[in-house]
Amino acid sequence: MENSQIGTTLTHHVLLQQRQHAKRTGEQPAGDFSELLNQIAVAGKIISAEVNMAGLADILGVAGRTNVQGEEVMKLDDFANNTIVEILRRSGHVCIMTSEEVDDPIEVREPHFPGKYAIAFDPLDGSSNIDVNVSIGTIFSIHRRRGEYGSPGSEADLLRPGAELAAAGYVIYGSSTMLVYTTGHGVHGFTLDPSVGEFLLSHENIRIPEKCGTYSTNEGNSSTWTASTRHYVDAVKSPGDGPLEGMRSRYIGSLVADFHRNLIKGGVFLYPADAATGKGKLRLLYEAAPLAFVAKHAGGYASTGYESILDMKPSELHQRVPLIIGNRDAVEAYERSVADEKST
Ligand code: AHM
Ligand code: MG
Repeated sequence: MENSQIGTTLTHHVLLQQRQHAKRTGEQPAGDFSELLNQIAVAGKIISAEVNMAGLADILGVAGRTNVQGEEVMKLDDFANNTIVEILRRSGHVCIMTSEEVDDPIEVREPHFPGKYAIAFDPLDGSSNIDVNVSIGTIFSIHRRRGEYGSPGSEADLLRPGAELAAAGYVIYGSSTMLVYTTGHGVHGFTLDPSVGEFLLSHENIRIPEKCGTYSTNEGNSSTWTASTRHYVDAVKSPGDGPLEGMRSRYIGSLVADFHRNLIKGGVFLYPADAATGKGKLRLLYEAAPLAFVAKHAGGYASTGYESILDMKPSELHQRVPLIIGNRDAVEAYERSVADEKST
């Protein structure tokens, strides 16, 4: 990193990006977006502090957290969800939200002001990993609303292709807490410095390395895979020096953590369709689409195997899709393998 960038906060970085956007388009920056991202970052800091306390819940006997099994995990999910909903509801920048934790859309009405953006989020993805100290994360996506500004948003503001996203990103609660986001102009990573309570620029303009050295998938599910998925995985792990051979296997079972590692080191993540049902496990609006948007702007790609994730028009808020994401050449090779199986 250049010396001039040392100590760049998330807030400062977003403002600079907005100025550049204003220069490109001639529009005056309204400041709404930077405030919205700041509010997401505040929620991320609060959740991070709570996640770090999770292991102490038993020892300290925190109210309602006396049981480290199951019950505690549920509570942290709820905590993360409530934190994000309340912070965004009060922000004045959001008109409607959808969360993995809530069946119905979450409207923003009086006395709160319905703002310009529609947000989808998974408040605590991979939360079954909390009690074993494995990284988990918050995933978010941001659409600009369509309807009249100042009125409540509608489900239609959320059911939109990922290609139309204004921004997306995630917060990873790992060995350190990081926030990664893109507005379509580079993917930027910030590490939380707990001593000053700020997200500081640590990874500017992240690009997926050219070499796809890792595949990540739950191989325990291989009996439920299609023949094309099995052939693909056999091929990428077979010894060889080719671009898509000789890959090592890494699977955490926490989407944000698996995705983040592949983004930084090069890799492909697969949660493919179940052969019997044709369905995937992961959710389109707040898992697949935002990470597909991040992948795209880091030079990668995401697909169901049949179509680009970003081109999909969602039919329901909690829709599940197969997800193959990471290095573009690796994901395209998977698509070819699916097409070949179909044509035989
Ligand atoms: P969750 O939203 O209930 O946490 O489930 C999503 C998680 C992802 O983080 C991860 O990629 C996947 O489920 C792991 O699933 P599996 O345990 O079937 O491999
Ligand atoms: Mg999830």
